[in-house]
Amino acid sequence: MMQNEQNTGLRTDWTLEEIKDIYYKPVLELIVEAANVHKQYQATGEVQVCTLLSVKTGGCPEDCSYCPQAARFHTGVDVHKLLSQEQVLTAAQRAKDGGSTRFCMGAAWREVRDNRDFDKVLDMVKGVNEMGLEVCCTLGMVNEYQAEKLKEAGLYAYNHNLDTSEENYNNIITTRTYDDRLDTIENVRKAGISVCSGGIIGLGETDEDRIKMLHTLSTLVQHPESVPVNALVPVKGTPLQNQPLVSVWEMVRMIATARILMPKTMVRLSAGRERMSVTEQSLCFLAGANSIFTGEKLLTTPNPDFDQDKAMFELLGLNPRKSFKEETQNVCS
Ligand code: SAM
Ligand code: DTB
Ligand code: SF4
Repeated sequence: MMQNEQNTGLRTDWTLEEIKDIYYKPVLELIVEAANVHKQYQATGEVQVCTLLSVKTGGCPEDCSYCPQAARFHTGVDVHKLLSQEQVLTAAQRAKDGGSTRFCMGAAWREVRDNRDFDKVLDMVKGVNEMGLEVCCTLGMVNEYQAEKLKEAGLYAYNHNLDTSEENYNNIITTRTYDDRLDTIENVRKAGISVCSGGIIGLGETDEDRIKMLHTLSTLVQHPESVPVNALVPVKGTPLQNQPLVSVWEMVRMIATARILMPKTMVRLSAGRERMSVTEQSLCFLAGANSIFTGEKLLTTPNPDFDQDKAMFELLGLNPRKSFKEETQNVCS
């Protein structure tokens, strides 16, 4: 019998073979299939608008080979200690005024430490939550206790990406393990925080690696409520600076497969939009993407600004998703 997430009808027992069959379909057929799933499970035409803010930039001790914020690479990123509460709330207000409903704060940390900076982040979470925005954080690894504290402060979602397949992980990052990543995701889940976890394509991984990462995500005890699909933004000074850019068809394939495997999840067209045309982005929406980051910067790299996205939404007849809209679909009732 197929294993479902209790009462949700969602499958968490996908096999690699099944995922391969989906992933390798002729791309137009794949888009149609994903669009049908999208129509069945999601409010079509609705796209979640999230804004990122790097609250602590650069100087990170990790060796993630894609990342401009790793201290060991010379990328020229502006290293900055933790921003003040006031700076964060001002940025959150700008995001809200620009039409964003989720505000995600990122820190270039390996892990959360129980120190004054964490207390400050908890205050930021409280403050942004009180503004009526969904608050998300991405701060590196967290333990159960820290996840609970974040939840108590009003954290809505936590982003922690798998980035790639378990097999390829060591080629990209050596300073932590895949299991460390999975443990954090479990801690976040246990604390009752919405899970945001996805990956990056264009790191030099194979299709098999992409399929395996999608397999891991879609066979977690519960699907992540949100899955970001990032295209590598090659940054000068990182070991991956010369990676060829991923094509829109690779993004479409990832997004469509994720949509079919995890029908109720928000699939986010994340890093890489800056160099995509509106037509290319439309293909991604058609394939089941229903969330984007907006605002002129991601964490450290450029992104289309609010006005450009507003024009795109008008052109395509897309509407921003309201905040705190029930995401309980992924939770066993
Ligand atoms: N330090 C924390 C961590 O690693 O979990 C949070 C911030 S980290 C920058 C968040 C995510 O950004 C990474 O997991 C990775 O998926 C994505 N990312 C970082 N640099 C990127 C790049 N150059 N291109 C695409 N995605 C990138
Ligand atoms: C995610 O999956 N992508 C965002 C967010 N989660 C934190 C980050 C993308 C970062 C791209 C490189 C940069 O701007 O530094
Ligand atoms: Fe540090 Fe996160 Fe960048 Fe890795 S991805 S180097 S942990 S900021």
